[in-house]
Amino acid sequence: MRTKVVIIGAGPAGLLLGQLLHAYGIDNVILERQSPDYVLGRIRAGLLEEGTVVLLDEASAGARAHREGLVHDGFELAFGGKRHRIDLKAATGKTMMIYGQTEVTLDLMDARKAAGLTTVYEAADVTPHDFDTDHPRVSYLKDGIAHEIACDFIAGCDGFHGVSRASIKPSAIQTFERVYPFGWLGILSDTPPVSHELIYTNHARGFSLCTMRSMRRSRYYVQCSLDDHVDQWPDERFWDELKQRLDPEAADKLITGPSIEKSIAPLRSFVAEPMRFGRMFLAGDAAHIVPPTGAKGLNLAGSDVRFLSQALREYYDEKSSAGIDAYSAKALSRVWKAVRFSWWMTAMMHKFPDQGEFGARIQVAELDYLVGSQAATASLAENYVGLPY
Ligand code: RFL
Ligand code: PHB
Repeated sequence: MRTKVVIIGAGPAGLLLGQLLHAYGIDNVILERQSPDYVLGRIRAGLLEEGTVVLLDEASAGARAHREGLVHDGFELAFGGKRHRIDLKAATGKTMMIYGQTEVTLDLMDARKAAGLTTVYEAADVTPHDFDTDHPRVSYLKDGIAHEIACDFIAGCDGFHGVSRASIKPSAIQTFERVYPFGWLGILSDTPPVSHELIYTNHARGFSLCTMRSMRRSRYYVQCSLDDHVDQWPDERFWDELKQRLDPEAADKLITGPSIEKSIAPLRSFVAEPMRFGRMFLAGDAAHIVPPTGAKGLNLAGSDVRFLSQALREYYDEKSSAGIDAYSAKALSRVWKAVRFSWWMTAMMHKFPDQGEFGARIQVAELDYLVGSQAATASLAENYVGLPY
């Protein structure tokens, strides 16, 4: 079998890339290790930048997001028991959209099916070969039978634990990492959200975030210890902890109910450089991870894929390698700015084991400055809605 681009991974990065390439007439095959239901069962991102929604439109997968997504003009920062609104629209002219990653993935899967494109789910032992030559190929097992696809390019969209980055010889890649000394415990519940906008809270007991999937489904997070296990967090303990961290008005209004999902995610910043290795490219979480505090992970996967799809379009339509040669530097320049923003938000909002009273006061001073200064608010808002690309 032969195709132009083999995409490894059917998460948002791989599915979006597949659709954009198809729109440019570039045929592609996706190889995914898991089943579609498994991929759809992963509860992750919820907040999309306007630029990401435009990409979904270009991928013929944006219609439901426009119908069902919740457009947010701002969000709130809470500290010292009070909430302060950041008006994103006033500061930037832009908004954000609440639309779950599971829905994004489902819409992209449906669009791919409608376009009649090939996705091999439950592909085992996916292995990229010869990407440092002009004849790359990818081998895999399906139902125990060995297959191989010859291609022009390989796109590694297989997330942080994927095979693409792991296939690169250590001398060809440099990695940068910060692991944070806490995690996020998240729950989903079929209860109305406590507020119509997101509330990020800095509290002496630790960070919390009130977000949502719809006006009937809430998503809440509390900072937890890395040693914690979900079994140690029955629903009553979660709601009790969240209430303690919220400002009095929100704590009063909070409607609790049974959780329908509960999981713990460790927080990490990670970047691999470069993002191109001969005829293999990395995109999305395969190349970089950000802590979820700035809501940037899925949106960065979107910008990588936009740069990559345009570079490949240029290669095929204009017979020019300029785009693919520039891909890594272009993507990394945006990635590092989002890594910086997510690291900064994380540092300002969480309780660190060694911060002491001095560190806690510095955080409050920074938050106070942020909500009191138009210049600082504008900088926060500009990064939160997503830097241009
Ligand atoms: P994914 O989603 O991990 O998809 C990779 C796919 O590759 C497959 N795979 C393989 N396939 C074949 N062979 C192999 N050897 C393979 N190894 C792996 C996997 O099965 C999978 O299907 O990466 P992708 O596509 O780059 O997408 C990235 C996003 O998923 C991620 O950045 C976001 O979820 C991060 N994130 C958020 N991002 C936002 O932009 N806004 C948010 O509000 C937001 N909130 C979050 C988040 C992530 C969170 N967690 C759990 C880490 C909230 C949380 C709690
Ligand atoms: C979410 O809705 O899950 C979400 C929103 C904003 C974040 C992180 C996660 O910063």
